[in-house]
Amino acid sequence: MMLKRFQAKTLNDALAAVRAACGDDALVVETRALRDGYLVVAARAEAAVPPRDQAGSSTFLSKWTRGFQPLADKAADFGLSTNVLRAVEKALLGTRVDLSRPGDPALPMLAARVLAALIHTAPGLETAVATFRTLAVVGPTGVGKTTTLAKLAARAKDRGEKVAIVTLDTYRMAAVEQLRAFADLLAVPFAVAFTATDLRRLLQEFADYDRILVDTTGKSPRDRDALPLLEGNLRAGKAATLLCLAAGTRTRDCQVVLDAFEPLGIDAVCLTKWDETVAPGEAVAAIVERGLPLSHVCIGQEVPADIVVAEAMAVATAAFDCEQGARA
Ligand SMILES: Nc1nc2c(ncn2[C@@H]2O[C@H](COP(=O)(O)OP(=O)(O)O)[C@@H](O)[C@H]2O)c(=O)[nH]1
Ligand SMILES: [Mg+2]
Repeated sequence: MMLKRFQAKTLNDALAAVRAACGDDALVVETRALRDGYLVVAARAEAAVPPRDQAGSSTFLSKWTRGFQPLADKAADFGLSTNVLRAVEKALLGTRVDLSRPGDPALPMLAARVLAALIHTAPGLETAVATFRTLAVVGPTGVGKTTTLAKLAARAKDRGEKVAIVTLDTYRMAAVEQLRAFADLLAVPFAVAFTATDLRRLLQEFADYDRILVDTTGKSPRDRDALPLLEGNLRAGKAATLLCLAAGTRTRDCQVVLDAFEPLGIDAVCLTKWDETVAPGEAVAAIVERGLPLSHVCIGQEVPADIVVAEAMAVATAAFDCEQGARA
């Protein structure tokens, strides 16, 4: 399972063993002083949920883990899948919390930490300029691609990056004008690309820019003809892709969207319209189950204010409805 236990004479030695086995990004779930040393329970940052078909069909929540039930109910209400909850439950068996009955005050935060280890994030999207220098925002129609791109452009400009905006979305002229007006407001160059050749030429023109954000036409995930064209364009531009997915999307619809956009190579996901749903967990679980990194969460229409860099612990504490900073 994903949690590992490390025992050593000193806490430093135990943590060194954690780093050696699980890497610098290891997530420490619990530390405990023993009579003759220290025990650290840790997870690799890239811990994964088993794929749905290998998750096993054993009953979720046995009599040994009854204490997890109230928390699991909260998280299920939030939309988290049984598959993800089972992975959390299994990992918790390796910790010192009492799972046999509800009420252990340490349980909610430990469960949140374990879940956080399963949620991969992509902080590099804002900092590792080289990898995400040319970033295309893709996704279904109306999910908030253009709004998210505008928010990202404003943030990049604020960090002092030299930003340019290109749009491949020529489907509606109003959309082009909307983005042009925003680029003017931000005082960054704006250009329209109709073809892959246009895009390549524009990227050459913007060769000395730190960040080129590329808007795209919304594609219905069920429109089989449209996506290969977009894929060709983005490959020509060697663009990294940020998939916008509305946080309220139901599990099955998430699967359809993720399947459809997978051929583009999804580098990160932005969950939009988090403010419009009470059950963002279905979308979170769909991302977690595929091991995709979550880069941002959009929480409203306001540009550029309504966007936050995704934090695994913030999402996890929301799922279990517990306060960050509470006693672990
Ligand atoms: N409530 C809410 N509305 C949003 C959010 N992001 C975008 N929108 C709105 O969703 C609508 C569609 O956004 P747009 O960026 O044009 O979507 P696109 O078609 O994917 O480019 C607009 O009315 C946006 O203001 C969000 O995080 N929360
Ligand atoms: Mg748009």
